[in-house]
Amino acid sequence: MSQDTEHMESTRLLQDLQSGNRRMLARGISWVENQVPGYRELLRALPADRLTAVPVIGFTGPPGAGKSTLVDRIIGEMVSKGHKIAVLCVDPSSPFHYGALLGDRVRMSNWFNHPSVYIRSLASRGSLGGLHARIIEITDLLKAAGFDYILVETVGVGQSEVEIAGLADTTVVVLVPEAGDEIQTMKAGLMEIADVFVVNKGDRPGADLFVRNLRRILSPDHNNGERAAEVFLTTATSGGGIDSLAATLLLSRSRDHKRKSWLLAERAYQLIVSRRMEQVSRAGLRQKISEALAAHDFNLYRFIENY
Ligand SMILES: Nc1nc2c(ncn2[C@@H]2O[C@H](COP(=O)(O)OP(=O)(O)OP(=O)(O)O)[C@@H](O)[C@H]2O)c(=O)[nH]1
Ligand SMILES: [Mg+2]
Repeated sequence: MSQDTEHMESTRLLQDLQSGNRRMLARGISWVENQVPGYRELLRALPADRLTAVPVIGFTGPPGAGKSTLVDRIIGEMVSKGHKIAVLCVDPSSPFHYGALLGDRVRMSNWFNHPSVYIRSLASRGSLGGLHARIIEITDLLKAAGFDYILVETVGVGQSEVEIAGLADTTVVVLVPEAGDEIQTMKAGLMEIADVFVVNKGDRPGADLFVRNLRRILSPDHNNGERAAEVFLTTATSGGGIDSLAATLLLSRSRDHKRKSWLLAERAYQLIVSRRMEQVSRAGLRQKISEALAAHDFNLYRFIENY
């Protein structure tokens, strides 16, 4: 594509996408996913007011905690109040976890054809490189496409829950009562990123006790006097406790200036890392190294200086 054609295409795509054309939205997302020429132009043209006004709510927590079931319920609450909702399901931990993707489809199947709901699964295709940058870019496309709230589900393992904090205006950490014993040793990272804790599977034994313990641990006395995250008890399967959780999430807004700068800096960091790494691939490195080895005085440190 010539630059002019790229410009025209991305301008038209943005207009169509803003007018609510789902097919064009899907095309925009695949432009971003596959870094099709013109995608940067598209991102640069996104309207600033939408990007700052639409809240992203991130749901993270261990596999099977009930995140998808909860999101399904939250969609119900938000749609009943007249909102348009986009949902992004990401599983960065297991590239070939098709079961989870299928599961999300089944659990959110109520909403797949609803005019106010757009659901998209994002697979990492075996590589973590750039995934966070792609999620950031896709959530921004969704904001431009006229949704009122963007819900993002990620499985919380290792680093991913910390990174979702930079993505979401409100981070919801979903736990189950069985996590009670772990709570004392819960990773500091998880405690810090949560704006809201949900103890789901409230129908299981020990749920009330777990909620009490969690509230105690989170109280300002235990928390250097800082604002404590709210704790909700839910039973996503039956809908128990969902209305008050949803009421809080509906109040999610882009935050004060300091928090906003922090969030944008996190996003900028992910985007810059992704761009810098674009030219670097293992396959490419193997090829170049195999050529460079022929020279006999190969030095790894001199070699990488060209990157
Ligand atoms: N008993 C009980 N089961 C629940 C509850 N919420 C969800 N489940 C069940 O827990 C299982 C996992 O639910 P999901 O919503 O797929 O959990 P998830 O956290 O999205 O799972 P992954 O995306 O695979 O990490 C399903 O069988 C749900 O029916 C609940 O409140 N109580
Ligand atoms: Mg899920």
